[in-house]
Amino acid sequence: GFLINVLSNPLFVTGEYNVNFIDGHPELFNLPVIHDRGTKLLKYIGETTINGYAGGPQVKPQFEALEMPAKAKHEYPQGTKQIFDSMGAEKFSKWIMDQKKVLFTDTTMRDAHQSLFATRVRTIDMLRVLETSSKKLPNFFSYECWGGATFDVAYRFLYEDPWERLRQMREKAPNILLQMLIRGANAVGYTSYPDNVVKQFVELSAKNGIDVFRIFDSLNSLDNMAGAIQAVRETGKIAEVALCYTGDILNPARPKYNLDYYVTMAKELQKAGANIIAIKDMAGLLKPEAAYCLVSALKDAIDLPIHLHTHEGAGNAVYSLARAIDAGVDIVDVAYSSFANGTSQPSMNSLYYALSGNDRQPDLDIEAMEEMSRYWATVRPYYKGVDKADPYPNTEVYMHEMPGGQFSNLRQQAKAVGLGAKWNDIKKMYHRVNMLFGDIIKVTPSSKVVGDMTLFMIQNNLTEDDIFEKGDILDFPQSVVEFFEGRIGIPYQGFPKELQKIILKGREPLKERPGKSLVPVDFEVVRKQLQDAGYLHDDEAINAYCQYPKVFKDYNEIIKKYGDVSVLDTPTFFFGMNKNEEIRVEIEKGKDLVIKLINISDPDESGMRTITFMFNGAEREIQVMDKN
Ligand code: 3PY
Ligand code: ZN
Repeated sequence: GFLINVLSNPLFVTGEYNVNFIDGHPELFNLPVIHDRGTKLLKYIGETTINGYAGGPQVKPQFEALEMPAKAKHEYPQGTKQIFDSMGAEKFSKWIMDQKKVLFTDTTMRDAHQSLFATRVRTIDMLRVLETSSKKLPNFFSYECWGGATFDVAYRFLYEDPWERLRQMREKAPNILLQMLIRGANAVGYTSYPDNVVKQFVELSAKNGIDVFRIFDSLNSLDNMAGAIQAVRETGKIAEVALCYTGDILNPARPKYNLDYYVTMAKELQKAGANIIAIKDMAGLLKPEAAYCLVSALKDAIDLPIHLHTHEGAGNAVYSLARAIDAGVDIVDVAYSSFANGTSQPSMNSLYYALSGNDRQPDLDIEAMEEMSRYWATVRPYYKGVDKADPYPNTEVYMHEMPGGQFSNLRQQAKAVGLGAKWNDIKKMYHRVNMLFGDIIKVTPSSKVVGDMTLFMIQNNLTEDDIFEKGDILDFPQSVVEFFEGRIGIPYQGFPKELQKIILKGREPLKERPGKSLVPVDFEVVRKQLQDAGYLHDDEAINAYCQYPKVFKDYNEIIKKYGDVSVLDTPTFFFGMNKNEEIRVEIEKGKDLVIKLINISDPDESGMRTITFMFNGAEREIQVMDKN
């Protein structure tokens, strides 16, 4: 085996070896490991080439070469990470307020792609440029790069370990704060979890690299966030607690969530231990003058930095950010321009230029931002299959109020159940359902409840009156029933009582926050189960399993079969390989595999095809059942 290994090494084959070749390449002794990992990868490539990635085979498009930013020649400059580490959360929040520039959080690696293309961006596409951006743009406040839907999607659709992604990002960005989005008691899932699961999740996130936790609750319930706030404070990391913004504080016809509501809530969050207050405008509803008014009021009322998160959907977000900056906002969320706009965040490149001549303009290298933006522009076509956002502003969001991440998802969901042609009715119905539910905050998971009810009413041709008149014979979607049971908490000013009775069909709702009645998980019992099944079973795995049992099991079955597929380039991951194509795969630092697809046989009687590869210079065959 050893000899073959040497002979087939690409350096040996190309003659680039010397007498120290063997000494310098201890990996040659890991033959069985590489062989095994290689076989699994070839299986994945073969399977994807023949049967496609989720939804059948496609011709692998010819993508443009990635436009790589020039590598930085210097070491990592000090950044917010060092400042925070040297002073701790409380002093750091003073530091933020004392410096006068507006700080930028880059959301490209989380909310931008979550909102634009269903969270599908793979780790490899992020890591490729993370060192460069961290060296050239060291004055970012943070990278919002984890949490939200990235956790679930990594396992479920990308066959990647999100914890590993986080560790790798930490390594490439040692000078910039890493920020995540956590859904309070729902952690990174869609329902409440036992308190000890949420606490452990926070601890592990901190341990693996998160510095800033943006904590929100989908109904703005402090009760649901208190556990996560406390857990973050105990780790010494930064608790950024969010006010989710809905409606319009300047519209007297929507008085439920007025200025007073947000100011009161911000004061409560400060008391509860927040280090930063976030305004989380998940749908992009905060218009410029409202932004000025809200930020001014919060700056007057509390003594914490304000971090504004909004979405560009309606096309006014740069203007809103500018007004917020006039009012003294400390930090704003933006994305590289090629990942901005549509349902995503506003463009950092645009905002940077908009602040020309303003003494709050951040100290960032615009040339580096442009380079990064060009890089992401060449990555974006990889994800075309899920890139469904409208490329133009859409002011209807002020009417329907769907969060950026939900808009394109719900449209896809509607199409999938044959309601694509009813999209206009669906947007209107979404608003009507919100009003029927008493005007609630709509963000994951409450937004999903409104979305499910909307599709249910459209599908069954129901009006509000129908719900009240024949609710007893209607089979409401499960998420709607659970919502009215209080399983994600209690909305501000409570549930509409009559509707609640109808939907619960006589059952009693929960009386207190949902987490309170959930039994703590015995992590050691879970560990044993996972270990017995041959699955990953470290603490991170246990926590992932607690939030996503099925997704986590499926992921483990996939990696048993295919190993770590995160190392594949994205076109190969989604489309497999073309005949005569050659790819290079770095399976570990300094360990490259060279894979060339030589031949695909016709299927035999049972439908089996043989795929022939050259694998590091040696021929290898893989059998794949053609399912078409
Ligand atoms: C999430 O919860 O994933 C969100 O992005 C909500 O806005
Ligand atoms: Zn968002």
